Amino acid sequence: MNETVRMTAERIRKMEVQGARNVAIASVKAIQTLAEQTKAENKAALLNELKEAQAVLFASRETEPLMRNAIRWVINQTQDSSTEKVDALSEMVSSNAELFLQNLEASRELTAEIGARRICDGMLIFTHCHSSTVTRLIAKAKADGKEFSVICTETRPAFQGRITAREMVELGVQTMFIVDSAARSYMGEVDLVLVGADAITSEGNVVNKIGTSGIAVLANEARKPFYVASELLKFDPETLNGTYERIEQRNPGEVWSEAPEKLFVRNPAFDVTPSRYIHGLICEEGVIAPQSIVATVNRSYPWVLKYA
Ligand code: RI2
Repeated sequence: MNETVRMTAERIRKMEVQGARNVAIASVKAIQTLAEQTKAENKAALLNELKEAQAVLFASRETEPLMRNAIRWVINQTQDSSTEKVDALSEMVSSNAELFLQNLEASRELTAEIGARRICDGMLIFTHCHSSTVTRLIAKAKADGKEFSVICTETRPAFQGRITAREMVELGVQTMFIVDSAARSYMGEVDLVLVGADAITSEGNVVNKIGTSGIAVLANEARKPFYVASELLKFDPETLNGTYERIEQRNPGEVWSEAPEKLFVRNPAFDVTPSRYIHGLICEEGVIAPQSIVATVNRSYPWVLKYA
């Protein structure tokens, strides 16, 4: 097993790499390194190495379709090539990885540009956990000269809300920080809820950090718009064939490291927000109805549907 791939999978598993985008980026870079370092003597051996790396990276975090779509695309371009020469194939993996990362960056910029238009002066925006896509969108609104404030949850058990809070403060955005259970107490004051996504299902449901669906219900109760900012490639094609999105269960020790013996602590990393609670999905193709996800993905990335 390539050492970079093994270490990357380990860092993702231990959450030293966080956020769906960062997980996908780290995985694609690991595949790129493997291709640059390979000692494979023929195409079949190189493909074996790539598939082995794919399996290890896929297993590092279950609920990450962006990573799966990214790795499959990069590897399949190589597999489908008529070239048999290992050097040329390694070069192909590396340049396709680069191309994928550039496109991912462009998608985030477009998503940020589109989403920033939904932010108006004087708004109070509620967010949960840490999404680099949401941060980028807010940074764009700020750079456009908008004045608004943000309220973010701490996001138990791993406190990713602290990352968001720090970034907001660094951007010069007035920011309030609350415990997760205070969400309902402040929802009445909020103008817009904005969260990221880890996965989008074929029905337009969104899988995101645990607690997101409760916040969506609160937004609905208070009649506040709830938006998800996400690249289209977080769509999970396997949900189209009936497979449920797998929800990663993390170590109970993250919740209570010295819990009494025999106590049954559960620690799901994500939950599912049904599409009916989502006003819009802000993506590189615009603000779309979550239910139109399959048609939109089919227009922009038809190859993804091959993995259904
Ligand atoms: P970006 C995170 O998961 C959060 O759930 C966040 O909303 C989502 O990834 C998307 O993040 P985790 O890795 O891809 O913290 O927008 O479990 O950065």
